[in-house]
Amino acid sequence: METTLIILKPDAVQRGLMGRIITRFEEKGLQIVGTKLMVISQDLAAKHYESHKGKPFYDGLVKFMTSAPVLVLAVRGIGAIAISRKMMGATFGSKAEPGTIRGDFGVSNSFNLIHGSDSPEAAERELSLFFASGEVINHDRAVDRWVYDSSGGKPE
Ligand code: IDP
Ligand code: MG
Repeated sequence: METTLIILKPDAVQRGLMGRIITRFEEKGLQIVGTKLMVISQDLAAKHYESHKGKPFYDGLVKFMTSAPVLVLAVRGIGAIAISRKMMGATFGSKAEPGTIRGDFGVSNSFNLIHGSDSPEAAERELSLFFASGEVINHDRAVDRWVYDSSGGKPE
């Protein structure tokens, strides 16, 4: 099982899209194991986006991400990191394929609704930035026996 950090960005919260985006993850079969509505501080935004420091869009990105509340999610499943990235679509709303979250709900390149960790290392780092220990809640789902095929011994 993998857990990934998803952020519904200020535009998603302001536009009333939280429920519709969370529904997509639930309908896919991924499990929500943490949620937090928060305003990201300058310091946290700088840590989260440290790999982008110095890029032309960095200042605008930090300003946007700290401008209004976001909804932070911890999302779990087998392959959850790659599956979530596929569901998000390409970075720019103008280029993202229909059927993806960015492709269906936005046209902007910077106001692109959602963040998702892009690797297991990033997921671990980002989850620890946004969730204290105990805030990600491990819990069994009865439906997992129908979400995953465990007949071969391990779920797939
Ligand atoms: P990702 O969110 O798809 O992983 P990254 O390249 O990691 O994309 O960029 C982080 C965020 O920075 C993007 O989600 C977007 O909000 C913003 N961003 C990236 N490139 C540009 C750009 O060229 N112009 C404006 N904003 C950008
Ligand atoms: Mg990224």
